[in-house]
Amino acid sequence: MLRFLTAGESHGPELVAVVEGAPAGFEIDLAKINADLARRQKGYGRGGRMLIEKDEARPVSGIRFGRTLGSPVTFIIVNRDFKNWEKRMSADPRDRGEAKVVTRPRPGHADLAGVLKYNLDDIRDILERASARETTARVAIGSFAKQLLAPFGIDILGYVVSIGATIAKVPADMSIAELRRATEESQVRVADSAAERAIIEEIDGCKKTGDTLGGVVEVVATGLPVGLGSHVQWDRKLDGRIGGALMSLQAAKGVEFGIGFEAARVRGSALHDEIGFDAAERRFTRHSNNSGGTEGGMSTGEPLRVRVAFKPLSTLMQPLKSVDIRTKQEAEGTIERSDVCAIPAAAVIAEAVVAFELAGAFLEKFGGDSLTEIERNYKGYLEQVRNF
Ligand code: EPS
Repeated sequence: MLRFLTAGESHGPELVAVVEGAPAGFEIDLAKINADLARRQKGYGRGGRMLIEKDEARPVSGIRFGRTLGSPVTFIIVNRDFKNWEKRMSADPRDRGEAKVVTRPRPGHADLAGVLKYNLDDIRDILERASARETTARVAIGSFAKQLLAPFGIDILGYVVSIGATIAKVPADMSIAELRRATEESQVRVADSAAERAIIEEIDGCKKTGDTLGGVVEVVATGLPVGLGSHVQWDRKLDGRIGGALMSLQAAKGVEFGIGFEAARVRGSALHDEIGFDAAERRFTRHSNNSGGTEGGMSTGEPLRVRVAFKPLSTLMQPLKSVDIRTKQEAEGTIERSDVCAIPAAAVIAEAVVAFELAGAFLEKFGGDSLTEIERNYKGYLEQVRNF
């Protein structure tokens, strides 16, 4: 079973990512992981923190001479900003007086529920771990997972569908390679330059008024074999696993596959993807992909399409009403340095999360402790499906 843990506070010394269950013999290119970390740092609308950081994953276990060993893989990412927080984030009890205690919870953040649940009197004890900085570790893990899937021709891309009120158009016939080229060049990860201009304008407007913006991102994965995940048990359903993982992202508010909630508003006859058979290639085909690539909790072999809606960030420079947890008097939510909009980064993060879940389901299906063993199982299965 492929699993992972992350650790680390936003302004602590380091972030840590541990992946367990990766088989041996996979080539891991660290430069690709660092390129994904750099993609996560980009995007119009980010705050000052991204000017301080230059996220880089340092492997400290599980990889030797660029190949996985089958043992736990650990990446460490240094928080450069820690040098500005050493006393405030110190593990040493003698530094407690340096804390600058935070007592005004931000509506929408983990602040209030967190201090009540953990019985802590400094909101910083909660916000440090609730911070979306944690997604740096998840992107390193997801990028690693993409390299477990790459030998099998599986390609995954996250991009922005909408920010605030602006919806970006994606030409229906655009390939994943073209979409990658267009969205990588965009400052807000959209494939529509008119929408890009409107979004940048909206971000600028929000910055002026001390407000924030949410949005929707889509992840598409191609090259998946039919039959990842399973209908037989709730926790083995591919869409359930991917949906749950995406909902665990900071600020995520909803997930939909294929045409998503729209499916509830159309007739079954207009929704379901009719089945054909390509005799030359000996494979079943679909006339549409409204399902988003899963049926019965299993991949159909069509591209996986999943969308995540993120709420606007809860740190507002023009704060909302709150209550001081110490005095119980009305107060304004705390102002922390933050972003106006982090949706372009959220697309990279969602891509990483989907990659990890797909890698987990892939390894469960094709098993084995080494790349050689998995390749054998994979090839045998594809042949079995072709000869069905
Ligand atoms: C983030 C780092 C954070 C924020 C942002 C995401 O850095 P800092 O708190 O030092 O500015 O920029 O996190 C939030 C908006 C949040 O609410 O936690 C990052 O690395 O992505």
